[in-house]
Amino acid sequence: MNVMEQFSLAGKVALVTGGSYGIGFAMAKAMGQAGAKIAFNCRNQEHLEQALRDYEQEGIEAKGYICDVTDEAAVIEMIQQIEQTLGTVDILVNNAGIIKRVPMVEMPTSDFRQVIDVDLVAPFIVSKAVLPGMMEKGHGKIINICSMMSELGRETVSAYAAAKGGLKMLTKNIASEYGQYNIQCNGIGPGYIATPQTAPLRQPQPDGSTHPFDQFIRAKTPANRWGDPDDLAGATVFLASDASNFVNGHMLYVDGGILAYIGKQP
Ligand code: NAP
Ligand code: GCO
Repeated sequence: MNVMEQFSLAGKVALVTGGSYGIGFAMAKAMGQAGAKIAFNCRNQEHLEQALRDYEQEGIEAKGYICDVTDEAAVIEMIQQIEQTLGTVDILVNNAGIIKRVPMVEMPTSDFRQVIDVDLVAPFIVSKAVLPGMMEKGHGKIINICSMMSELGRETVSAYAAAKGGLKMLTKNIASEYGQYNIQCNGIGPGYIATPQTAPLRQPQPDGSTHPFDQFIRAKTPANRWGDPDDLAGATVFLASDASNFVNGHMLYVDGGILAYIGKQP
């Protein structure tokens, strides 16, 4: 097969959880451009309708589902609907995620559990729902969206770091357990990407100056900028395609160099 053909996703069915906006939308758009049939889900009806318009504007035919990834029965029903309308899921991107920035000693345990539920338990639930179809078909790709916090800690994100560290290990375990079925499971670790999730960290100050966190992140990033969701397009298509058929259990950090760098001296 010609190397460029290896990157084609023509005829593949890709499900992106939380694909209504942000990183999930950009990754689904990229896979749609590479030829995949796109399914996505989110919780909010207005987000779903806006996303359908946004996909249409990009020339991508996408099917959207209201489904909370923490609800196992709803996930199983959504997978069945996707199988009936588009076919068996060939590519799953576990992208839906939340963060709560609260000092650990002030964080209610219920909030810690909620973050673990969405960011770690849900990728287990959705992967579990698509794996039998992939095993039957004899191939499959699972991409888990991890984080800098799969490697690093920082103040206020204990639950998120615990979940994303766990997701890195779930990735390696799915690779270990299902590699024998020609299923590859890899992680993408985005750096700091400008999306609604990180908007509070980029909010200009009342005096018009930039947010101190914005300056902090630029100083930590050799690229000296926040990432754009579209910066994740190439890594996503690579890990979703035949070009990565012998890449399994790998973490691909797309971070503008953060993990390589000690940071700019003040
Ligand atoms: P975002 O802007 O907050 O978008 C989150 C998406 O997930 C939305 O489509 C949202 O739609 C959906 N969602 C949230 N909870 C859900 C649930 N329980 N069930 C189904 N859908 C749900 O986040 P983002 O910045 O694009 O981040 C996407 C992923 O990348 C997350 O896992 C995040 O942790 C990770 N990440 C982000 C960054 C970054 O810098 N932005 C860096 C590294 C990793 P609804 O609100 O309609 O449900
Ligand atoms: C934070 C951020 C991060 C990023 C991302 C980094 O508060 O530090 O929200 O967690 O979103 O996951 O890779």
